[in-house]
Amino acid sequence: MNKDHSATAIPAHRQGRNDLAAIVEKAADNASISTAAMIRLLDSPAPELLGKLFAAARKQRERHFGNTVFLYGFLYISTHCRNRCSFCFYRKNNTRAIRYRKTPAQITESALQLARSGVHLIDLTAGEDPCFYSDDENAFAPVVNMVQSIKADTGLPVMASVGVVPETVMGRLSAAGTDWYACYQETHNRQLFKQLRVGQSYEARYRSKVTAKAKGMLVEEGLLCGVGETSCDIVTSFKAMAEMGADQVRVMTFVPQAGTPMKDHPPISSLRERITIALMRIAFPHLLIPASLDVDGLAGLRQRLDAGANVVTSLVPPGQGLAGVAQSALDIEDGRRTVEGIAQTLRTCGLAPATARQYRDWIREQKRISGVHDTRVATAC
Ligand code: SAM
Ligand code: MD0
Ligand code: SF4
Repeated sequence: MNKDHSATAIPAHRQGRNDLAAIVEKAADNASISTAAMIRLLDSPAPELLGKLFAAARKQRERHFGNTVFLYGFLYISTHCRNRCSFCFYRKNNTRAIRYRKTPAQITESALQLARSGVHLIDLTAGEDPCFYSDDENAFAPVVNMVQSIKADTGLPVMASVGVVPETVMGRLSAAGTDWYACYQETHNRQLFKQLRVGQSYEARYRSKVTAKAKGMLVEEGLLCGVGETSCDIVTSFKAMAEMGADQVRVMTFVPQAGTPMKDHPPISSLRERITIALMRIAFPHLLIPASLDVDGLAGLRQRLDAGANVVTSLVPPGQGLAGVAQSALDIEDGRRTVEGIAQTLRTCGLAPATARQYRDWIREQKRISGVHDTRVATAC
């Protein structure tokens, strides 16, 4: 009897792992991975597989971006909000949240400080401040003017993350030179969306990004993990990100916040976020993927970069009374969320900041090809 027993000699679960290892190794070269493999990596992350997964993600990053990373300065210009997102420290009526509204002069000063430090972009973020979100057509004028003056003063690209902007305002933001519109769905599971973004419209939020793209802006889409989502939800989100033609895709681990309905929700480690970052890099090898300082601060940067991220976000200038979102204060006033503060970590990862020119060129090229959707993310589960 000449029967080859080698396949059956390996227990089924080990055999699966070997298959998965081969799939991940292949992904390093062809940036393609099946839905089933993604779900298995998220659901049962074996250490030896994770090493291969992160290496594959880094290989793809290197192929598309070399050793360069982009750096985003973050200005939370108003912490007032009319909404009640269950995960957010700044939800309406959370008496624990520190509320402020920076003046144009203060914002300019902070933006210049960031620009001098070497960031590539200024991210203007706000809650859905009733000051802007009123019936008055012109209530958004301060935001539009701010974009214009920050661009003129710093010469840097600008991102607007100020909530679901009305369609009429979207055109004005674009005309003012806003390069990016960021507005994260958090999940593409409508049931979960309802629990997270209480009282808000899934469709309106999604549509705002489609409008932003139609008006010529680049779009960032984002997910939260550790909020009760399944691995299938995460992979389904990849499909939505591909469909909307997102130009930057992110995931952040949920950080429970005092004074909110999710304050006792069990926190998770950063592992699920890092696996998702790596899978995003494989699914969208040419896109921008942040390593945010807003979850674990400087201490969590290296691991996120090692998972294949190529943008450091949430760099905040100290000494200006500015807040973060998921981490309202962590590492800010001691200057660890600065270009200088992250320099050593970048070196350790074998990475270096891109030039301002490289970032502008990437934006120009992406605007040119944006809308040409990558269909590699074929099936949701
Ligand atoms: N208010 C605007 C909005 O909600 O689109 C702009 C604010 S943006 C900074 C808020 C993003 O930060 C959310 O979309 C979410 O992804 C993230 N975030 C907020 N609270 C968080 C938390 N507790 N943990 C992790 N991420 C959080
Ligand atoms: C960040 N705290 O990059 C920021 C924020 C908004 N565009 C971004 C979530 O982590
Ligand atoms: Fe407001 Fe944005 Fe926080 Fe929701 S996530 S409560 S919209 S600041």
